[in-house]
Amino acid sequence: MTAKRKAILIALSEDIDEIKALAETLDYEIVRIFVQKREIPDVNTFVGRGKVEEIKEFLDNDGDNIDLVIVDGELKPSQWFNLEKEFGVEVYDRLRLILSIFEKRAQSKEAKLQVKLAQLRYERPFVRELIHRARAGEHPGFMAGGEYQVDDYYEMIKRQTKKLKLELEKIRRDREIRRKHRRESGFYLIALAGYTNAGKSSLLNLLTGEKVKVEELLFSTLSTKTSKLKKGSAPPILLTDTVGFIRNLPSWVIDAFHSTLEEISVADLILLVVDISEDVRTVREKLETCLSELKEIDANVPVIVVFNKIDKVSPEELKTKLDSVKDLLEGMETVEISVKERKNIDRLLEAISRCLPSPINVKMILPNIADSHRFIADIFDRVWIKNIEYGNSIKLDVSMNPRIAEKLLHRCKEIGGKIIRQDGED
Ligand SMILES: Nc1nc2c(ncn2[C@@H]2O[C@H](COP(=O)(O)OP(=O)(O)OP(=O)(O)O)[C@@H](O)[C@H]2O)c(=O)[nH]1
Ligand SMILES: [Mg+2]
Repeated sequence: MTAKRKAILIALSEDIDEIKALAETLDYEIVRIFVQKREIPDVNTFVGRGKVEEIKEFLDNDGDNIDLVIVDGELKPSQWFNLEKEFGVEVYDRLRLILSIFEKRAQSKEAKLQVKLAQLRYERPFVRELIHRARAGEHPGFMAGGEYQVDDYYEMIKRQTKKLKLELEKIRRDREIRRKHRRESGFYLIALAGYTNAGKSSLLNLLTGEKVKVEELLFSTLSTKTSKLKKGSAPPILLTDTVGFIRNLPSWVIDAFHSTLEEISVADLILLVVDISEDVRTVREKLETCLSELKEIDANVPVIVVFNKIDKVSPEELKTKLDSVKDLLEGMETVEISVKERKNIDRLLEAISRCLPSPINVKMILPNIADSHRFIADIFDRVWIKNIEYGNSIKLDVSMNPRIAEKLLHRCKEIGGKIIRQDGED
């Protein structure tokens, strides 16, 4: 194994757990942390002059093997330029760190294109800054060689962005077709959503028997994965794993993953997975981020909040934590589980069947003709056929997802069938 790369961290508060986890996910070891408590970053150098000098001194003395300076916040291009110039070491802000993790994690073609698009969008103002500096006669940072190359690079960014958007458009159309197919399939669609590292993929694996990658690191999942629930139900349930949420992402990054997140908005039910083992404040903050992102996606879909990892907390602690977030969850069903110890999974499954739209039970009488046989063959996989009797006419007793009911009942009438609704009637 190669030695871990080393980084130092600059932050404006002591709340650095997440940025540390992000750095570790990218294989950096944080060897020194510089905190300057302040509300607003310094306009020129993010932290004040004194702190910059202190960091420079550290880098002069022990900084030989420091590969990266990580800033826990968002850097303006000019701040970034100044800091790299002062330190002579590469400087990443939080978003650049996250995008690098995405880059490392992206497996599918779509994920790779989405990440590349977000990276180009991220780089644009920074390249603009370099052009500006070069024109003003300042030597650009070591990222670029000179004015000509930088100008050229800017044009390349624009061209590449356009090309990527077109390619993504194509993939999205294919995905749309697959999704439409799934919706029309009559299966119940459940989406797993939640903060990164909450245990979404672990839960998917447990419920479906899949083997999606599960890790202590952040953003293990960057592509969606859909599979069928092991437990038999009618209609069958498809569960989709999605990209984790994280706080303070600009909307254009979320947009880049739009099609992935669309899986959430078309679901019949969302399981919002929350890691309840973290401290109360973190649990609350992350839950707030998730709820506001769900709102952003405009998913008008019922939600079950699944508090996971209860094996790591005492019953008293669990109660205190649940009480402290109650006000955020009005009207939402909640279940506390441990995927690791398989605790309360039956309760979760009960809640799922309670919250999914009830199937519609219908009796149909169809003429015994070729059209009807075709119709039955077509709906065979999409509805639950409870009984079927062939005679002069065909008597069908079925149960179906309300989402597809209208269309199927319409078809039934078209071929001369009669419908006797049992439930779901207005
Ligand atoms: N103690 C405990 N750990 C769990 C539980 N469920 C998941 N984990 C651990 O939590 C970590 C994250 O799990 P994942 O399933 O990868 O989480 P995720 O939400 O899919 O994360 P991303 O895909 O990275 O957004 C892993 O180390 C799991 O082993 C649980 O019930 N108890
Ligand atoms: Mg995952």
